[in-house]
Amino acid sequence: MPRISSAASPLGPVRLGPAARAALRPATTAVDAGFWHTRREVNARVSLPQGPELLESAGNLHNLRVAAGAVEGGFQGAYPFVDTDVYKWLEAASWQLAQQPHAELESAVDRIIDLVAAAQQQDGYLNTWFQVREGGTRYQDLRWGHELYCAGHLIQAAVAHRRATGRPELLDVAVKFADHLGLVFGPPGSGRPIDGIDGHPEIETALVELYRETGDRRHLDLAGYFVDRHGHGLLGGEAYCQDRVPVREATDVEGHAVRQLYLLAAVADLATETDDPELRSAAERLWVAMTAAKTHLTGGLGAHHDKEDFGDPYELPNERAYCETCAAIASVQWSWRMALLTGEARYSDLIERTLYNGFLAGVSLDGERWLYVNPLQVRDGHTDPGGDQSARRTRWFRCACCPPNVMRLLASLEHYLASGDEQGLQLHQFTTGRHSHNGMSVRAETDYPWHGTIALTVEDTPDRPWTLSLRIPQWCREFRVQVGELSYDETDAPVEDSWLRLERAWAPGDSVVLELALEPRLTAADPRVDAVRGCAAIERGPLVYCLEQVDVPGGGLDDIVLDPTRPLAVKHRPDLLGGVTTVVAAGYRRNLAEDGSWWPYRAAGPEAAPAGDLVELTAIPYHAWANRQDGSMRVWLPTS
Ligand code: FUB
Ligand code: ZN
Repeated sequence: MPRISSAASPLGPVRLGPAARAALRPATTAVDAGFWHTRREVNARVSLPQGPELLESAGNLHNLRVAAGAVEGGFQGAYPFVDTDVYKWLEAASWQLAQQPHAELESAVDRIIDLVAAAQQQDGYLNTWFQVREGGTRYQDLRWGHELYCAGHLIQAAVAHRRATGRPELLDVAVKFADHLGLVFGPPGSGRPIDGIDGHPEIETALVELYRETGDRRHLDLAGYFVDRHGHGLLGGEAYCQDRVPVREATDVEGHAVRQLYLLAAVADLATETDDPELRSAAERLWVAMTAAKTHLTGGLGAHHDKEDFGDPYELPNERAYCETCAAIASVQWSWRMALLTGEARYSDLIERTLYNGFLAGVSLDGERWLYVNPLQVRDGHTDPGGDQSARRTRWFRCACCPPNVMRLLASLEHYLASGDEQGLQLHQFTTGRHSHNGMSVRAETDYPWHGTIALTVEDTPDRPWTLSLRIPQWCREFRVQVGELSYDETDAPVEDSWLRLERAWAPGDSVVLELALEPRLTAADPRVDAVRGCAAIERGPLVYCLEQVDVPGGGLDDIVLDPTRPLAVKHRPDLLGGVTTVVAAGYRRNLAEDGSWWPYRAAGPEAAPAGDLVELTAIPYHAWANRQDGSMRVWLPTS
């Protein structure tokens, strides 16, 4: 059984170039116990090893064999981007191999890389949909064809494989493809045959990373070209694929959520590598627009279930929310780049919220079943559409973009947790393990998010003072910190812009204990979020809670009204859902039968106190829902 070692993490998915103008650089982190370690262990032991078999049965590997001429047959799969399932799995497996040798996983990776290399055409082109199904036509359908999107995921997998193993095989394939793209795509007057962009961004951020890996500036320039050609009508001017307005002029996030977020990850990358102030301010502006009015409480993104896109400001429905797991992942990727670029803690606040809620709900506790969409409500009497948009966990999808995306984020998660700069070390997230940067290293022990105590011990230190910075989460109202003999709380601690800054001439063995108060709380939304007016959500620390039908015996969940005047109690439940902390609230069950009405409307006016008996409500962490039985669920609870 593979176990995640405590070995220092290797270079991760974002490795800033030497000229990057970032405030922070990723630190080296090893996560070796605790909440995320457990989830990563399931990823390593269950999810990842199942990948090759699932890719085989879904036809992805068959397509590569056909493209390579190794077997005969038609294309299998419903979408032109199924190659990316393979690439994301390769990326995930590579990050995993960097943690811990695993012979079986490694041989599957080698075998699949051989297939990918064999399928590549002489000039570098590679896309099984077009090679096998479309008779070899290329770049005829940039809006839907996903050729460059697939190339982007191939490049990311190749960079991961190279960084994780030091081996060149997949990187060679990726470089050959990128070189080919550089000969084909370019602005008018460049002498290249196509002035075009892909309907699904991804190539942009991937090319920046390829530049970081190889030092070849042509890849960075091509990324910049692709980013800046958005918004000029090359794809018909549609907002859906971020072609309505150039990114430098955009004032709001729009269109397909994953597309928008991958593009913005590239904008942050380019701003970092080229020190472009216009791109930086576009990224900052759009991030604020998104978080202010288009982000669900869970960190989920995308309002529309059907088109997978952002809606209007404050249009944040619950049961028809889209909140694709991939959108949560893309949001983490973008926010991490922003955190490094700016050094601001707010980006890691969103990462935390997203990781613990909108992202983690995407995979079952056993690591075998997935959610593509992550609604905040499933109604009583819900008729599930099944398929990819099901609110029930599914073994795999026809459009299987999310599962291997979850695998790659979990396998590389340690990369998103801490950073360093000349002044010191910054802990963005709280996990058990070791963080180090430039001779400074700190060991963290915590049972977060269940408990709020984070015990830190300095292990290595240079012979000069430096600053240990701890992010005080945006949700946190009270904390205490003990630094040796000194003790502070939220009224007098040295906090600047949500960073608790502890500057000392540290010595090995010095300790810091941070205690974040994890009182459960009720959260209300801006009144413009019509979908949840009159409702409250239960939160505790970084966790959003929900009620599930299975915990509310005796009738419909939609008849429950929360009593916000009654206290919330915390109950640790080692027996439940692998061990979770529940929040126990009180409410009423509305007695609809006594209403006796066939009409769901009434004269407007003050609400009567809800009829019905007081009931105890056990709320579980949202990320753990849909792991027991099918049923209704809701995050936002009516309070009147
Ligand atoms: O189009 C490729 C992927 O499929 C998108 O990122 C997901 O939203 C899904 O539509
Ligand atoms: Zn997805």
